[in-house]
Amino acid sequence: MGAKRRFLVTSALPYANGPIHFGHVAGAYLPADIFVRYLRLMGEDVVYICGTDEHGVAVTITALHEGLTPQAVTDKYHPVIYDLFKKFEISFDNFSRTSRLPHHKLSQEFFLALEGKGLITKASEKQYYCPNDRMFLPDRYISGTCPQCGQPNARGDECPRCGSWIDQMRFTDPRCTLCGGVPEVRDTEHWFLRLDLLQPRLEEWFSEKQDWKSNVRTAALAMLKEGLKPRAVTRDLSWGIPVPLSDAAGKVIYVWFEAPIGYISSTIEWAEKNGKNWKDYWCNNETKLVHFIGKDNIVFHALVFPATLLGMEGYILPENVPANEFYNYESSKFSTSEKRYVEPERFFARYGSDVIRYVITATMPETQDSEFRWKDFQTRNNSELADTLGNFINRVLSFIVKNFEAKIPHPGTLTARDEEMLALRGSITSRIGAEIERYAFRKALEEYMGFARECNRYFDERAPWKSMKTNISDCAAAMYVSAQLVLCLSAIMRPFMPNAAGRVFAMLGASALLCDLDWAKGGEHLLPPDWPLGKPEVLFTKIEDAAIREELSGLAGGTASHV
Ligand code: B3M
Ligand code: ZN
Repeated sequence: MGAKRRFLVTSALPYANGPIHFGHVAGAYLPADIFVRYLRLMGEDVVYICGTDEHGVAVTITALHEGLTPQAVTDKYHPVIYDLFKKFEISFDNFSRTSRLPHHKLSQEFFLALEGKGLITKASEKQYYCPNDRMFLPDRYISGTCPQCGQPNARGDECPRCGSWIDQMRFTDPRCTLCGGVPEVRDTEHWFLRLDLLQPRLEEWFSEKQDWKSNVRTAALAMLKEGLKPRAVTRDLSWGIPVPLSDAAGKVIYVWFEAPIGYISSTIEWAEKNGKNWKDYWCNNETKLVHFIGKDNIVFHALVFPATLLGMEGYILPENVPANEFYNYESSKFSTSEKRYVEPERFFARYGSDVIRYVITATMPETQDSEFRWKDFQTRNNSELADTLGNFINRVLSFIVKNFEAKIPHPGTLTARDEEMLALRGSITSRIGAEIERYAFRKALEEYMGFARECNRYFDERAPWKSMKTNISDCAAAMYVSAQLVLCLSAIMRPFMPNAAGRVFAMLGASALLCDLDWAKGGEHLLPPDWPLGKPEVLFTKIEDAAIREELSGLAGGTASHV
């Protein structure tokens, strides 16, 4: 074994202004979770960081809608969001909040340090102001047609369609989000991050990132080509982190400047709880920093936060930013406000976490937008999980229980086909690992299901139910091999479906033996002859048409006719 590699993995900090839905999970959380679970099994040094993003206009607008204070909104949704992540078995090492005082302090330190270096400077700017609401209208307080892609009603920070970071002054039809009125333009003073000064260093760094996903490269290169301009990193708002300067009364730090610093403050919180040194991660060139995000967050992670880190000096920059595209729901967007989402309590009570993790991974929007469909959910559950994977595991274990006193048979002499299957475990394990390492989670899962199909084929060819009567030692060899295949299937299932993997371990009677099973051992014969099995159970149950019809009929603008 080589030396451990060190990874710092982050998922975008969700705004604490509402529950998360499958769309979020498919974008920034499930891929990251598969990645870190795999790295942990590889024995790497990995820390997985997240938390809620609690400032900014996303929160204050929700506060207005819900008649709560912004603080009350974040106190309400932080636990809701965390609970949902637990249901999906997202295994953060730390889940923090940007409203914590240490985060405020760190963000102010960053701000002052950059200001001290002349990388944040003050200037007067034109801003929309609503005379009716008597306030400046930063970010989502204003909407209009996206100057980049033409999307109507784009929010004044980033476009929900093309993800570009909008300069509000380029809206030709600006509207106040609060009252719908036409705003006027007034002068106000702000502090600007000098992306223009940081551009040369950013370009040099970015030029090495040829292997990044093309959606990320294209967005970042387009901005670099256009030439980065100074961007305001303060706002006229009362909710947020106060700007730590005497001439900045009433101004707060822009949420997109401080939220990514939340990755650092959350790491510090984790380090303090676990007796680690956070600088070993953030200030050590050996660390690979990987940001998992959705496409609407690309410029901030591929350019703006790296610019901040470069300006600070001494911090690592992202090794990769594997952004996903959008994940839709039956042809249109997931939307909590329009009730186009899947109610989680009921969903998890009915289906658990494994199937949804499987289906989202299989349809993940890695290179283009994709969608969740109930019919597809049913088909994948029934034909891939139940009929292929679950069926193989069940056939093997039930057979051994019934015919070999629930103990792993002695292999005797193996056939060439047996040896081939045993060897396949090693190659499939490393192939899947390689796909995960290049963020190709769909491909990794396809390889996995391909292997499960091959295991079924093998079982059918070896037909132990026949050799049972005619050649018991040949039957024992086939069942010995099949049991090792079940073990391998459960070992490499772990990053994708950790809960189901645990259930297979229990059926193998192997929980204790396997608790420290690392990734590569999926290819070894860990179940010795005479090893006693646990009790086989059905791993995945079929989902009936009626259940799917019911799900679809509950969907706003339901498409029940599809079933
Ligand atoms: N809060 C934006 C979003 O949910 C966001 C990400 C912050 S990552 C530092 O789209
Ligand atoms: Zn207004």
